[in-house]
Amino acid sequence: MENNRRDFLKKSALLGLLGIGTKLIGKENIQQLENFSNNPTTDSFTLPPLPYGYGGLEPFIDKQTMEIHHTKHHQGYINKLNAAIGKDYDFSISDEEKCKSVNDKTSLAVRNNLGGYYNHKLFWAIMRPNPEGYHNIAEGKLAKEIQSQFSSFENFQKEFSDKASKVFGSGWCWLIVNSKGKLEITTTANQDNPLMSVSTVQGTPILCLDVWEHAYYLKYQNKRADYIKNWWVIVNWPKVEELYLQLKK
Ligand code: MN3
Repeated sequence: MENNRRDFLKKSALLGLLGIGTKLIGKENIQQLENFSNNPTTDSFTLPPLPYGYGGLEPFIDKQTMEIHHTKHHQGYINKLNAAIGKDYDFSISDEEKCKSVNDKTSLAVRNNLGGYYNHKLFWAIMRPNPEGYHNIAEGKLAKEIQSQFSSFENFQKEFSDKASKVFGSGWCWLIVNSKGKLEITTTANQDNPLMSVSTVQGTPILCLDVWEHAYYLKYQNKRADYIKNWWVIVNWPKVEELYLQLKK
């Protein structure tokens, strides 16, 4: 009993330190998300804390999946990335610039694990708790742009969902801003992303969906389409619009 209590207190203190709460879209979550694009000033990659608790995306993504995904998969990419980069790796540039520097001469260890680091970091940031499953759609300038380019928000969702469901094997589906400033939906295999010059379609991602089986298999098994359908409920549209507006500046 006493041990459990101590454990609980320890965990609570740790979660407090990380600023992790399980409440709905609080101010503290928004503030944490603002740090997303900051350049790190360290000499190694570190695991970004989730802006919500492991159970925060329930019932759409389950707690166990989130915990394993964050502490084992994401942490695993970061560990391997730190082992793969050379001593004089340039940490002074942004994570986006680091991804852009990946080309066909980059080692697979750096390419795969830098992608694993960056893609998940974005993925956590563009989701938010919505336990009641309230209607969740883009708003503001981003919504207008989606409407003008895809004729309706529903059409956009359908196109994105179709592409995500058709990714063969492991990969990602993206909404990017391309070099012409236009929105575009694209997919990548493995841990590649559209910032990398090895990607056939290039641009800066503002929304991404992990369709690796590790992202959904515990809850959804082989039913990727159900996972995709439920994921729309927890997309953090204010964050996605913020990323969009930063690029349009
Ligand atoms: Mn993943």
